[in-house]
Amino acid sequence: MQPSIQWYPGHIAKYERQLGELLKLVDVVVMVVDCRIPLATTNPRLARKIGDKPTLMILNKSDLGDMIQNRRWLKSMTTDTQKAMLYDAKSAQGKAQLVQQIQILGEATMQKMIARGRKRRPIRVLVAGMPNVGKSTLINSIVGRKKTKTGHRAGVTRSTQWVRIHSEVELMDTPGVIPPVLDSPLAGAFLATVSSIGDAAFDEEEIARFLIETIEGLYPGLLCQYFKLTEGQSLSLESIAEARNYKLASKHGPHTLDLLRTAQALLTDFRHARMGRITLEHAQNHPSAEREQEPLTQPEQTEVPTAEGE
Ligand SMILES: Nc1nc2c(ncn2[C@@H]2O[C@H](COP(=O)(O)OP(=O)(O)OP(=O)(O)O)[C@@H](O)[C@H]2O)c(=O)[nH]1
Ligand SMILES: [Mg+2]
Repeated sequence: MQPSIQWYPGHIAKYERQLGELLKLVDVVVMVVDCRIPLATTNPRLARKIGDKPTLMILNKSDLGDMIQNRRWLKSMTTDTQKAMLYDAKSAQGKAQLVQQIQILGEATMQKMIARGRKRRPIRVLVAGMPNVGKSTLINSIVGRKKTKTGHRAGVTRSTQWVRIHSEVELMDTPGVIPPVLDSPLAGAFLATVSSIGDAAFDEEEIARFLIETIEGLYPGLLCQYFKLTEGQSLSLESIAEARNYKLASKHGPHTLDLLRTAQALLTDFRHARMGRITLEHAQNHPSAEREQEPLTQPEQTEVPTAEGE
């Protein structure tokens, strides 16, 4: 099941029109993706506009992603021409390394400027990515203060904002950008699972059913165990509603299952990784993941991974 979804608010269109000019002002782009769906949160339109500007890929929310998959995605996204890093903007672990990488990427431009007789200025960085991937949180994590507005829904940042890290680096927070037309219904469904598109753009029951199907395919048995389904119950939104006893009150006749409440509970639990670290796009399913380059950073994670069959 692949629900069809479109969502393209006005503030995104406005920002996209400014993007060409903004890119002329910056030396480096920090491209943030959600490590649980790194392909669905990569916006090819944005990547095309950024062109060959030095770019650091950030696989953010690494605290929520399956650790084996985190490592695979890091490896596949690190190439001779592209640096990549896993990051957890909530804990800010690794922020010194992040700033260091930005400085390394920006230094070539600085040196060219100095060679042309111009005074050194702070490296200017545009923080880009899809909605809700954690761009503003990443900036706050580096500054150590809540300088930018953040929130769990898509579309919190509606205009650009400069934030100075220190005398050498300035970051620009930007609105999340989603393509006006998504490549496939599957991409839209993935974005909905992590709230990268507005709630009003999708049907929560439909997305919850998609999520059940996807998680069961990648982590068989995990949901049955989490929701404590009995052996006789086959996994579905209905059986989860029954297990949770989510029912609509009815004065007359039998109670009916509250499927909306069940869908919302399932989505919330997934978004907070309460059922374990789950990655919905698995690197092994993508040819890009087979590359063998050495990663820029080794993930500093020690917990036991949750993926089946690894
Ligand atoms: N667990 C976890 N949550 C994160 C991380 N980074 C961001 N978040 C949460 O993700 C949500 C979105 O974060 P924002 O920083 O507002 O995302 P954004 O990319 O700026 O979103 P827009 O401004 O809407 O484009 C917030 O609830 C953050 O607390 C992370 O690394 N780990
Ligand atoms: Mg933001």
